[in-house]
Amino acid sequence: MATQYRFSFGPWNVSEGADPFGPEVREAYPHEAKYALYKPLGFEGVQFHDDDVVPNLDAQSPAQIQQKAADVKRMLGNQGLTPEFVAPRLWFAAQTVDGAYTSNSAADRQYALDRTKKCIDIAKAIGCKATVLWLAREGTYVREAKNARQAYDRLLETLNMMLDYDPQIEVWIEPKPNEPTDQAYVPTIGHAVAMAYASKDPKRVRGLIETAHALLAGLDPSDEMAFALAHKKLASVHLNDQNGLKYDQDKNFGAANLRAAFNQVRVLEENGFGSAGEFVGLDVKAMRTQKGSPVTAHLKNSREIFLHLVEKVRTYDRGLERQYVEARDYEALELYTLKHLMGVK
Ligand code: XUL
Ligand code: MN
Repeated sequence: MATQYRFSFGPWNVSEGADPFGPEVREAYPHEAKYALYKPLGFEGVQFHDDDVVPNLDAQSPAQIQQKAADVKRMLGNQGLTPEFVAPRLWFAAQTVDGAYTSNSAADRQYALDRTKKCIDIAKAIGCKATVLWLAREGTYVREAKNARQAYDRLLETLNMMLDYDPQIEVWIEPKPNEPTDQAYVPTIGHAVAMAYASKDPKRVRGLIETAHALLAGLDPSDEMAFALAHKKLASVHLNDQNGLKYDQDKNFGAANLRAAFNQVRVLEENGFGSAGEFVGLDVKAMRTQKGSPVTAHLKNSREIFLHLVEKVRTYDRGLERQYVEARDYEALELYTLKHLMGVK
């Protein structure tokens, strides 16, 4: 049975175009209105940060949090959408300037743990079993600033705290090697999988691989995905693209390296990713030059490229592949692959 892929994105993927060197270039599109964009674009999964569900989260009481989450759950039901995960936003508050779980301040570490519990409460309240940890500021700008060994202990304690706090919740670690920090802890999926095994319930700790993050670590995203799949630890993906070792670009899937995109789809498709309900997540940023509001072409186009590449994988000539591999004629295999991608005989 061919996998019927389901797609997700986060509301932050519909944005106003600000970058570190310039302000917004598009009119803000109301946050609450973004959810109506999903279905017409071919998406049914919503990736959330905790404060996408409950804005201004730190100022809300537990009752207010539950009420707002119930409203969002109702809205998702009405729109026919599924929440894929909720991620604690641990990089905006004053308490997270020096990191969250690995901050040198005990009070700030406590803030991070409390915020994470709120995130789990929100996930449960909207009917979602997964949290994502993108460990944004868990790392250093100056290596001497933190004790890295102690930081890894603190990250493991955090995982165990989350697993204890709720018996059903899953934690999906989204590794990234840098940005905003100079060097981040848990930079690759290998690190994330090791953390999962070291945790008190390894079955509930998995990984989410973002194309751009793997490329920033100098690694091949499809091989990173294969590693996670081999350990049954690929919970989700954030497909996008990246033009070399730069800032995190979040370009459209396939836009910088179509062949690498093909190989990501190939590893997902060959391993049945998606057949157990996993979403194909996109984490793509609209070009700043794009006019109008809301801009969504980058989401629609990335999904379309993914589906075209699924067709390319399904029509890849397996007989030829086997023949070239057996003859160790990788020149012929490469030429065939490139011609197949170009659609020429
Ligand atoms: C950051 C990134 C995040 C996570 C969710 O690079 O990818 O948007 O996907 O926190
Ligand atoms: Mn991401």
